[in-house]
Amino acid sequence: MPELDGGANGAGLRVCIVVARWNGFITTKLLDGALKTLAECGVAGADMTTAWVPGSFEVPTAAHWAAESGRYDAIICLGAVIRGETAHFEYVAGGAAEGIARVSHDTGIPVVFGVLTVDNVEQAMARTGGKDGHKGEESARTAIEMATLRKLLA
Ligand code: INI
Repeated sequence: MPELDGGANGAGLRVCIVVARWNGFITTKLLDGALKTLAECGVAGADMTTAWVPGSFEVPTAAHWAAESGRYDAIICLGAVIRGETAHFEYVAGGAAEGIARVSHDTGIPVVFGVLTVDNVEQAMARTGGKDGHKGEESARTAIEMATLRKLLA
């Protein structure tokens, strides 16, 4: 019985990272982790593009532009929406999540949801190299696995 697994070899893959400037003390950690993991998995520096946007709400739009360009095998979306610091948490977090899912479904390109949606700064820190892992690193591994699986299934 055939069984496919995208694995963790990123050699030759072209990846765009869309990252929100809002809560930059967290999103720069997400970005650092994603870039480090992509490099460890064999993605060439010249094949990694970082695109900054103002906030998580803008992430899906830039991801859509990147997907439509045809230049990338995967797109990683990074942001941090912290409930304690915004009255419109649901709108920003929901808009980012729905928009990112829509871009991926509409274009067929893997668009990874690396936007933290947390209650407070402590939870954000725990997910950027603390006790709950690293969402940036995890997002990079997901991008490589999905981009490779897409090629295997094409
Ligand atoms: N954007 C974030 O990425 N995280 C937040 O926590 C946040 N808060 O707190 O509001 C946030 N707001 C900005 C939003 O993403 C848009 O940039 C803005 O609404 C303009 O469209």
